[in-house]
Amino acid sequence: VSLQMMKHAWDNYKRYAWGLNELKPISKQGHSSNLFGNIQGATIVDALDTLYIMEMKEEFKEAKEWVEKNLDFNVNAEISVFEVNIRFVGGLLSAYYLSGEEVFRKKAVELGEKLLPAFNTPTGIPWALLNIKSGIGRNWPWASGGSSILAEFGTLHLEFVHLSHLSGNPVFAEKVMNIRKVLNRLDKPEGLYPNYLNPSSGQWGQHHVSIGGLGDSFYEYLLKAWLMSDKTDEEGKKMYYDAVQAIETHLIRKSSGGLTYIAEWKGGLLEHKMGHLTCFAGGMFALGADGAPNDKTGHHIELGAEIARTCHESYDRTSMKLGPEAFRFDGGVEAIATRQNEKYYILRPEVIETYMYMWRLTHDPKYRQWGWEAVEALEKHCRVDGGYSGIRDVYNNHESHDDVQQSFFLSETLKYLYLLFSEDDLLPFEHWVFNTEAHPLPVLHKDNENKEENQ
Ligand code: DMJ
Repeated sequence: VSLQMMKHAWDNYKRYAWGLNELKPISKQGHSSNLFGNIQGATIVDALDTLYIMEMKEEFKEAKEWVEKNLDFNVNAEISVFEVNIRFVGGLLSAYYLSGEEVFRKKAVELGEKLLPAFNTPTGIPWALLNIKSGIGRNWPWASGGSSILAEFGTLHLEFVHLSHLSGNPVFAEKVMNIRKVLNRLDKPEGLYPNYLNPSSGQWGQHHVSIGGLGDSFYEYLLKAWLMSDKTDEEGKKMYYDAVQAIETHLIRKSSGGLTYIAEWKGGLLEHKMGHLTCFAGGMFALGADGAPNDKTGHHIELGAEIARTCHESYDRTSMKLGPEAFRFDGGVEAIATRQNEKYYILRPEVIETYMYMWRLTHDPKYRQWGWEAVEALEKHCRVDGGYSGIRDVYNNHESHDDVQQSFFLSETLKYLYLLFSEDDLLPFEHWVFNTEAHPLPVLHKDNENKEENQ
């Protein structure tokens, strides 16, 4: 089924928005997001590996030809370093490792080089935004006192390690190792990492801590850096398990109805809200269970299972059976969005991602059932003639479509659904880690770094 869904999403993108970043499936035209500046083709690059894995050979070939002829980084464009890294660098790296086609390696390294000026700050903590022509960077104007964002500068590690590996140029890995050095020198309030860090002073901005937006994939990349290094990156391992310990103590709570959730921390006070983005953490806890210290393996799996259950409830308690952007545990509600501007669903993957990890790691059939419920809801409410669209209010009985087919729907949501219903030997976890945009990167095995098994 996910293959049919991918075909519908891809065919319509091709028909109405080919070469542009994303598709508007209702108005049947291209959608451009300023996250990518003038770089074009986000959906193509994000979808390459999904096409490959689903064996959509014709489509993969067309996509590859587009990359060869049209993917151009010599543009005057201000881009988000994080978004371009996870979608474009990550997408190209995976396409290279899966297919072995040199063009993807070349383009990934070329783009990586364009991103390097972002690190020209007093601390080496990169800017959020970079003009890839002039090399001038800056931060989001809304970010606490000129800060860079934890989930942005903390989500470069996996891709940059691979860029060094593939180019033979150590500079990429050096840049991301320095980020860790800066973080390890700083005092952490209660052992937690605030979402804001000033790249000039090297000091934290506001003390907001989140495992959802602004924080999320930083934690994910600590764990995955350790896994991707064939468990040799002891520093990443320690940072991950220490962080999880602090998260459990200060952020994880159980509602009176028995649902475990991860709250947000603002200068010592808890906001009892969990984002859809935060739902990825169920899969992360389960993936990290195996290496957990002090016999905590079972506990981390259980934590993953509880987060999966809570996130499933956030879907089940809506009329469309699709989860809201954020849900709360206060004012008498549990796992329900209370604010109008938190009721939307934009085809995000995190809940299905967690089902996929929980399925692979426990084989409890309920995760496939829950995934199937999501497929039915997507088909009923998000599928339109011209592709798939997000929904403005999942508690309403009538769809109000937002008219965007996000590129991560093809790279993540549909890929995780496909993997949820595939055998475990498709991209097995011993050999592959998924970047935060679901692009698989090979584990760099200790003895035989480039062996066939990586291919
Ligand atoms: C994706 O770009 C990535 O999963 C990122 O980590 C978070 N936001 C979207 C999906 O929701």
